Amino acid sequence: GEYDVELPNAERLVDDNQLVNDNEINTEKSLDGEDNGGGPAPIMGQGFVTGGISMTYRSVALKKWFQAPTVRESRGKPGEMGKPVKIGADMKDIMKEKFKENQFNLLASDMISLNRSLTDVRHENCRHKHYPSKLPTTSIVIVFHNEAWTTLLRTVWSVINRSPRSLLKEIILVDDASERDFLGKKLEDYVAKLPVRTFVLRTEKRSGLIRARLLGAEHVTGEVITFLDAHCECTEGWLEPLLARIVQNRRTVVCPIIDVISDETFEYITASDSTWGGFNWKLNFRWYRVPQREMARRNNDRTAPLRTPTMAGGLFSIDKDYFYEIGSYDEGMDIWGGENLEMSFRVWMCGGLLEIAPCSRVGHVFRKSTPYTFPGGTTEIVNHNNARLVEVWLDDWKEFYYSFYPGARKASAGDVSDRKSLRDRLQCKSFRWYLENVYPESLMPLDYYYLGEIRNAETETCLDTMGRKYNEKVGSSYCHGLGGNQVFAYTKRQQIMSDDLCLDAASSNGPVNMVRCHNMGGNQEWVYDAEEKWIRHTNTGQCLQRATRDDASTPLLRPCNYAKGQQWLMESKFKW
Ligand code: LR7
Ligand code: MN
Repeated sequence: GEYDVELPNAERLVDDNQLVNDNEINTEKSLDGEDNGGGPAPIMGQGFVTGGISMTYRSVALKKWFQAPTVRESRGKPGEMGKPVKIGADMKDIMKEKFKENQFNLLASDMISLNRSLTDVRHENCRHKHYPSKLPTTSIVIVFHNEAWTTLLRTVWSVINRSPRSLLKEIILVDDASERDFLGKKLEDYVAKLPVRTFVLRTEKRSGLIRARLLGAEHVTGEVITFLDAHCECTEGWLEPLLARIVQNRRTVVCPIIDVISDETFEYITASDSTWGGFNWKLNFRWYRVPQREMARRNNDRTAPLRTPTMAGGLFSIDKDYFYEIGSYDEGMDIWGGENLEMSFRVWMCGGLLEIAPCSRVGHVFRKSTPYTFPGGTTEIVNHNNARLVEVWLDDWKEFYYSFYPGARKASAGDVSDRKSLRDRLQCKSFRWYLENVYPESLMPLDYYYLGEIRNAETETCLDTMGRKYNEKVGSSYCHGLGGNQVFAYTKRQQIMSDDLCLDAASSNGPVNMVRCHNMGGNQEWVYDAEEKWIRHTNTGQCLQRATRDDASTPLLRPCNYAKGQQWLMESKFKW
């Protein structure tokens, strides 16, 4: 094998029937220790119970050393078993005040044990899975900027408490120029006492999460790097499924299912196991339903690894050498954003695999807004990062991004020649290949006839989404030539689409709505007759006609005639 560390529980894997069953787990008594959120670390010895944690071992004493400890419920503490924390009415003002520090309910977090218990959220069949007897060791890299004490340390403790000790090489915390005192010496002293080697690195100046991770990665001595955000909670059995996939193929980048830790109550809420990562025209990362073809490839086994077109970015394992072979990260990216899609495209296009291991589940505190500054401006930075990624990886499809989001053209990508030569050197495949083979369901269509504005020959107005949302009427307005709401793709599937919206008509004389694209033809199929300039709705046989005078901005379906109001031009050049 490529890894020389053997998991000493090989015998556990010999026979299915020897696997631990539920009544063998959690049979030990728990001690009700004290563990106040921000207080001193409960020092965990191997096989001992302290500070409200009880490590449960399974039958044979010899196995003690390597088994992942199980965190047991300490009764009477808020948030145990992942339950929501309720804040009394008298505390609401303080709660609101503290919320602003991190954009999550810090008061609630501070009330919860750093070692809080969680329910075993895995699919039942995950508990009986076999993993290779030889798994690589991993180092955990957690970067943070101004993170709260309790969320950061709860992340660390959840790693310690729920990872087989033999697989856990070290925990590397990278402080990205935080301005909070307790993240200084206090943190260093605290982590020095942890039962797993843990240390703090510091970027000299604010460098953003991408470069902070690169710094952390340099210090990794394990065989696999596992990245986590600084406000996570790892659950029972989270690590083995990640490492096992890398043993299978070292070019696999593996993510857990990312569950939700509520920013309001810190409740642990399970996420769907049937979503994967995608992106829209604006290059926002989004979760979408896993298509049937991928379910079928996995023989409808919901516990089998899922191939995902993109990843959220914060939580994944990667073979350390492979991380560098494949180009680690783009150092030209600042603060936040874009690196997750960049890595997703790169991994797929350059011969790797990107997966979600559904038996691995890690909670993450999802926030509605960012608590920290973006030196240089939030949009500027995100647009800069995205510009770098589209210039290097998106080929022709970068036009979807720029035309739909014209503001992004102002951002400069800077020098991307190094990243382009990386792409050459690795002989990566094209974005077309990616769309064809990895992500045919993408909102960026593989084949399209046209991308631009659609202008009415009579009124000289353009189809316009008017910024409206799902199930609303498509509009039309003065052609501004800037793209955005007036950009449509006419695809080979005969859709007229704008990002995730498709022109859709359910009846023959009605308005035309914008409905989530379903890629199945039906009411969303349109034939453009280049000679008559008709946009003809296949199901009804009707033609799209300019808005009438009484409903000035809503194009309609009408029987096809030869009037100018039914002629649409798809030939614009934008003014950039
Ligand atoms: O300047 C910074 N320096 C940092 O060290 C800014 C941030 N950070 C740290 C920060 O403290 C945190 O630990 O970087 C980590 C991620 O930042 P968050 O938690 O503020 O942002 P997020 O959860 O929205 O980040 C998601 O998108 C990012 C895009 O750059 C990264 O890929 C994050 O890792 C990613 N997080 C996840 O994937 C968790 C699931 C979220 C989803 C979907
Ligand atoms: Mn995060």
